[in-house]
Order: sequence, then structure tokens, then C-alpha cells
Amino acid sequence: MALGVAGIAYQTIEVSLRAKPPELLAISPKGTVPVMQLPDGTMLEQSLDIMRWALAQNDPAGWLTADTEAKINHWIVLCDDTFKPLLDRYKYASRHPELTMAQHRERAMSAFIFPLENALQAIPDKASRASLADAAIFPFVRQFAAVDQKWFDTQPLPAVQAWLARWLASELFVAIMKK
Ligand SMILES: N[C@@H](CCC(=O)N[C@@H](CS)C(=O)NCC(=O)O)C(=O)O
Repeated sequence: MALGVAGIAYQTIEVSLRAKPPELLAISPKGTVPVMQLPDGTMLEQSLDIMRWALAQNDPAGWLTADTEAKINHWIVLCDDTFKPLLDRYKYASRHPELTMAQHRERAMSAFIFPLENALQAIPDKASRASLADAAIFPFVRQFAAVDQKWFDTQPLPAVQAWLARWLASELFVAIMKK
């Protein structure tokens, strides 16, 4: 989406993570996706590096300037370091039997979803603009919602639900998710 919003042409190559192609491992031995190779051979090894690189080329929607750097980083770090591990435990609860699925979900709610609800509620609607943080975290909130969509839809999370629905309906998301 960052490449899309920046208007940068790119080629995507899908790989099987069960049978990682040697061509991938040759240019990026860590073997995770996404990675991006620039025309000069430089490798961007993290999705966030790809997003930041794209927006450094061109940021017409103001994703880097919509909020303070500290606030943008706060949400991305909280998502990556705290929410993502809890999300994975909720998604794959049978691999983490120390807690029930509902307990894993509760931990993710307290650590991230409710704080996000409060932060979104505190934004005065008309003044708000999307930032890099929104684009970086909404795919994980989408995953969280999708584990049990009926449950998620009935939670007292009006701001998160509306925010997620806006991103899912956005032209940018619809365009990049086209198979
Ligand atoms: N922090 C990395 C995470 C990359 C990552 O874990 N990618 C997963 C797919 S979403 C992967 O490639 N897993 C395959 C593996 O670890 O072998 C990033 O943001 O790029």
C-alpha cells in the first residue's frame, strides 16, 4: 500500500514459504517476506523499511507528516512488539495452551485494541489524516477481527470498527488486494 500511495512501479514475486526459492535466499538469506530489491541491488529486508523507503521517494498523502514521528513510532512498536505476539497466540491458541483462546484474546484487547479505541476516539474527526501508523497496523487489526468476526463486530469498539471498515473499503486497499 505504501508503494501504491507513493506511485512507485514494482514487480511482485510470490514465493512458497514451504519451499523457499534459492533465488530469494541468495538475495535475502533470512528468507522472510516481504523483501524488496531495488534496481541497484540494495535489499530492503523489513516491510516497514519498504514502507519508509517508498514514502521517502514520494508521500503525496502525507503519511509521514500526518502525526509526530514519536506518535507514529509508538503505535508501530506497540503493534509489532506487543500486539503481534498476542495476536498470534489468539490465532493459534491450540499451540499456546497455557491460556484459553478467550484469555489470549483478552490480553490482546487490553494491550492494544482498547488503547487504539481510546486513541481513535480522541481524534477530532475532521482534522484527522491517515499516517504511516494506520497503514502499518490495520492489517493486523484486520487479522484480529477475522479470527471471530461475529464476536469482534459485537464488541464496544465503535472507533476501531469504523476505522477498520474505512481502510478495508479504501480504494488503495481494494486495489492492492486484487488477486
Ligand atoms: N518483521 C518482518 C516480518 C516478516 C515475516 O515474519 N514474514 C513472514 C510472513 S508474514 C514470513 O516470511 N514467514 C516465513 C518464515 O519465517 O519462514 C517484516 O515486517 O518484514
